[in-house]
Amino acid sequence: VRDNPDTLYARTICADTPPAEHKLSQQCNEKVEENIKYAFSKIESTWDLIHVEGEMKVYKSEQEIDGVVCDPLKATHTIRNVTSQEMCFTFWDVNVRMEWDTTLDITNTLEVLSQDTVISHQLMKRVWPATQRDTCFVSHLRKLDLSIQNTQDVGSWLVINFSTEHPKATSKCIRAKVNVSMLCQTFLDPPDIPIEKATRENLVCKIFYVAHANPGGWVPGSVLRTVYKREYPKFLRKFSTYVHEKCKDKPIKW
Ligand code: 6CM
Repeated sequence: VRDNPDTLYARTICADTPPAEHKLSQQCNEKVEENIKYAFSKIESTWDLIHVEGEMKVYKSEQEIDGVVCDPLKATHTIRNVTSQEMCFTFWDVNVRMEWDTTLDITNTLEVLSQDTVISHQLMKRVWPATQRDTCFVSHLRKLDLSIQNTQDVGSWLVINFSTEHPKATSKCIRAKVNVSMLCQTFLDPPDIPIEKATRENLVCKIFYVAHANPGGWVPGSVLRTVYKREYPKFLRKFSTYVHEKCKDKPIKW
């Protein structure tokens, strides 16, 4: 069973409590499966390593669709003293998004579909010489059960942000399409410490971040690639520090 990737991925999507049902549940389930595959797929020769900073590695795979640069982006990172739930919940929580996402002018919550799923409409900061972009996407938080993979993690969570349409998502911007995920796993160091005895010093959080973004219209490819090379590492750095600082004096959320 473990050698069959499809079986493996399919069995990872269900945790102890099933996610709430709503009108986009089916689509969320599909995107969860798709993004788990992206997170765990091996970095092969089609990926270029574009940034290394400590444990952080950022890769891109050059891709154009109808002449528009749509490079998939994949990053892995490992940080200490926080859990996968703390990382993913913070990434999903619209109430704090403006505190760490420096690429945004505005984020608006258009609809709350359930306790783990919202629809966001966001205006990105304009990047010269391109027209300003907006995005409208479903943001869904999910606890995973990766035990079938036989890893030593003590908890894994996922956030997916995938484009959707919504009647209230109006603006004069060009609409970018996104399919972004953050998958995090908590490990203990040392691995055999009983979980009840673990303190923040024993937490190691492994992060897989994957972004598929279509700018929704032509932008100069070289500018876009320069922006991505600068902004994705900046985001990972800023976001990790933000969660680290926010959690440091709080009880551990497993
Ligand atoms: O993942 C990030 N933020 C999330 C919460 O806000 C959300 C955002 C996704 C947007 C991903 C980037 C879309 C890029 C669209 C094209 C822009 C064209 C600009 C023209 C430049 C010449 O998932 C952090 C996102 C960090 C992005 C660097």
